[in-house]
Order: sequence, then C-alpha cells, then structure tokens
Amino acid sequence: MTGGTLPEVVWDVVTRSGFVVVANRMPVDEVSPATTPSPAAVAAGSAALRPLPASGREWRRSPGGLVTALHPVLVARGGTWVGWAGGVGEPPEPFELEGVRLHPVRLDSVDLERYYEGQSNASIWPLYHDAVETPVYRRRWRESYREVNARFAAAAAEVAAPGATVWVQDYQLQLVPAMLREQRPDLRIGFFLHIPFPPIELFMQLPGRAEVLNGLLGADLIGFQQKLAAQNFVRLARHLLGLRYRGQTVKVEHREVKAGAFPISIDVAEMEQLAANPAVQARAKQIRAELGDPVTVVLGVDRLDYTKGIELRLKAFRELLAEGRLAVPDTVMVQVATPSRERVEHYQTLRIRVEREVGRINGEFGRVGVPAVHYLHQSYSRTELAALYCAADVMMVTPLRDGMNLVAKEYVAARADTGGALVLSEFAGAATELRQAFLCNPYDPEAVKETLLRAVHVPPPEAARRIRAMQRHLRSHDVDQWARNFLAELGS
Ligand code: ADQ
Repeated sequence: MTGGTLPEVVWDVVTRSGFVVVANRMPVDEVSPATTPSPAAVAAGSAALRPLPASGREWRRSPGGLVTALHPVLVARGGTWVGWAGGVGEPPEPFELEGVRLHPVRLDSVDLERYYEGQSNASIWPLYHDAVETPVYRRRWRESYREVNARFAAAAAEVAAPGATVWVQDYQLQLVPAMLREQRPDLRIGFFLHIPFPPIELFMQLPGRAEVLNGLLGADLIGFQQKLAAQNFVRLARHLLGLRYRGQTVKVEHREVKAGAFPISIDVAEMEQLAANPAVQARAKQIRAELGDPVTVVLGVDRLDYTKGIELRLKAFRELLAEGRLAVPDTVMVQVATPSRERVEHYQTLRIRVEREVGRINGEFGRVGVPAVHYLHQSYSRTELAALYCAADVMMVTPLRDGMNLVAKEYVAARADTGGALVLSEFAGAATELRQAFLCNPYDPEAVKETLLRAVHVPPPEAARRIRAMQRHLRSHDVDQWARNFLAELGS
C-alpha cells in the first residue's frame, strides 16, 4: 500500500493521531494487583492508575526524561505512543493513559532473544560504542530485527493520520523510517539516536550495513547527540551509497535528509525540586551517617553496562588506596549498578568482573563494618537517587563511550547547595556541554586517578564556581527544550 491511504477496515476502527512516537518500549509499566505505586512513580507525579475494562489490567506511567518531555506534546496533539508494553504474553489492546493513546506492539520470547538481546544489544550496541566489547553478528538476529522493525512500522502506519508527524526513537528501530515512508509517503518522519553513531571504519563492519543506512535515510530529520555523530553519518552516506551532501543535508533522490546534533537533557526543574525537598535532604544526611560520616563520599550510578567504565573507576579507587593517597574510612565509595540486559553474555561476565573487583577492594582495604566500596546492584526511586546525589562529594561518571549520560546532568542539577564535584569522561556526550567538570581520559588510569584526587581536594569556592556554571547551562538546556528544538527543525 502506498500513497497515504489506509485500508477502509482500519480507517473505521483505529483512532489516528497527528503526532506519533515510536519507541522500543512504551512509557508505562504494568501494575500487578499486589503492587502499590512505587515512591518513584509518586515522586514523579505519575502514579495514576487506569484499570482497563477490557482486560482488567492496570498500568501507570513510568518515570523518565523522554516521557516527561514528550508527554505535554502528546497530550496537546492527541498523540499516540507505539511500543512494546513489556512481557511476552498477549499485548493489551490499545488504551489511553493520562491523555496519551498507547498502541502496544507484540514481542514474543524469540523476538526478545534475537531482535532485542541479539541484534540490538549484542551487535549494534557494542559496535556503536567504539566496539569496546567485540560485537557478535548472527544472521537470525538480523532477520528478526527486520521482522520486528516491520511490525513497528506497520503499527505506526496504522495509527498515523494523513500528514502526521512520526518520531522514531533509537538504535532498535533504525529500519523503521524507510519502512514507514514506503507505506506512508505523506508523513513527516523524524528519528533520534540516543547512542553514539560510529565513524565510517567501524560502521563498515556491520553485516547488512546498507540496509541500516537506507533505513535511517527514510527519515526527514535524523537527530544525534553530537555534531561529530551527524558528521559521521553524512560522510558514511557518501562513502557507502555515493550520496551527495552539503553541510549536514544529504540528497536522496528527490528528497533532502537533514542530520543534526540535538543533545538530550533532563527535567532540570524536577531534579532541582526533588533535591530541595527537606525529606530528600534529611535522607542525604542519613545516608552519610549510615556510611560512617566519612570526609569524602565518592559515588557512581550507572546501568551495569561495559560502556560505563565501572571497572576502571573501581581500579583507580583501589590503586589510590593502595598508594595511600586515599584512605578508608575517611573516603568511601558507593557504586550503584542497575541490573541491565542480564541475559546477554557480555553483561553476565561484566557483573562477575565488577563484583570480583569490589570483593578485592573490600578484602584488602575494608574492616569489619567499614567496607571501602558499598556496591548496590539495585534499582532506586528518583527520590533515593536525588538523596544519593546530595550525599556525594564526588560523582564519578567515567564511560568509555556514552551518547550523552544523564546521570552527570542529574548530579549537577541536584547540587543547588553548590557543593560537590563531577569527574566526567571526555568520551561522554555530556562532556561537550559540562566543560566545568573535572574531565578525564578514561583509558588512562593515571589520568583518572589524578582527576579523582583533584576533585576530592577541590577548594569549596572553586567547586561552587564550577557547579554553578554547569547549572546555568542546564537550566537553559532542559529536555523540554530538546524536544521542542527537534520538532521545530522537523517542521512540525
Ligand atoms: P543509558 O545508557 O541508560 O541511556 P543514562 O543517560 O546515564 O544512560 O541514563 C540512565 C538513567 O537511568 C538516568 O536517568 C538515571 O537516573 C537512571 N538510573 C541509573 N541507575 C539507576 C538506579 N539504580 N535506579 C534508578 N534509576 C537509575 C541511553 C544512552 C545515554 C543517553 C540516554 C538518553 O546510553 O548516553 O544519555 O540514553 O538519551
């Protein structure tokens, strides 16, 4: 089917929207009957539950920057979010929650294994992050990726009104723009990549590379976190497909495809308010007390992912303790590592390595009741995260490669007291904006150690100056601004 018309049978039963977001995951979590709203959901003001008459299942909006940013746009435009609702059972019928229509896409356990864990997270994810772990390629995964992308494209084509704007999100859905354009050339299609886009030499490894590039070129506007990524993309279009480009606009037959940098951000006001909340401040004090009121608390908060540089950070801390340049119990480290992609092999081996390193540090430098590293392999509510940020003197964000890194921005926003110091990898997208952080090269262990020490010993007035400058930047560059800039450039 081409030309922007829909089959009549669908026309009658589907509510169609002028604005559609397509993302792997829908911004909702299913609430089991025994579940009460989490503190995170309550804090984010999103605990409204909506029983579904048809299925009796209940859902609540999940907290998160992307949802927060897009929610007002979706409500104002009667928008629809197309995505996977979680779980491998029968997906719920389309439903509405807090003014947004949700259109679930089915994924079964084979799709999850091949499209999600395989092609998305064992092939594309490592490749796009400078191949810091060796990407694994499988033909079956690619086929599944194509099939699932086609399913998402068909769902978007079904719910989009004539001439609608469709905004596709991230590396799991890179084929969707072209698939969607083929069915619905009337649509305005945007794509945003949340992770880095690799240089030509790396991208050329990817089996089926032209299909991926052509998939992306189905969009009118492709947003990246960094200028460099947008440049990688337009150069690749010339190198691989012989397409001409001027500036950051690629000519594709009779169309123009724009690439651009749209660095994502956080809901700055929300984090500032959370951190200013007296209950959060009291919790921060309590955390420090529970840690034994050390002079310096060093904090890491990451998904347990090999791109985040958790091991190198622990190693730097261990060496500083061994050299006597830091000492327990004056200095303690807290490492929060959110469970992530636990069925992918790289992640299983990473967990073993990280836990071994934590054990080694505590074995060598801890005492009974006084560990050197507090390791927490758990998810936390927004309020608890804000309290941790407020309790930390030094925040370590040391990815080997990261599209942006929102934790760095959250920490800065949480420190309205202008205390605290941020150690930030030069290889995080956030380093382009947060220039007053203590920047370091995560591949150079001595540089990481020296930078951590500088942050530990920074004089308070200098720390305050640095944090304040970064806060000023964030206030005028929040996630709402990000969404508005992208949509304005897309012309919708
Ligand atoms: P991620 O790789 O998931 O995102 P990041 O940007 O750091 O990484 O975002 C993580 C989010 O999860 C933060 O909002 C953080 O507060 C939250 N989080 C982390 N640990 C948590 C815990 N234990 N409990 C609860 N919440 C926790 C991808 C890209 C990034 C890019 C984002 C957005 O890899 O580079 O910044 O998308 O585009």
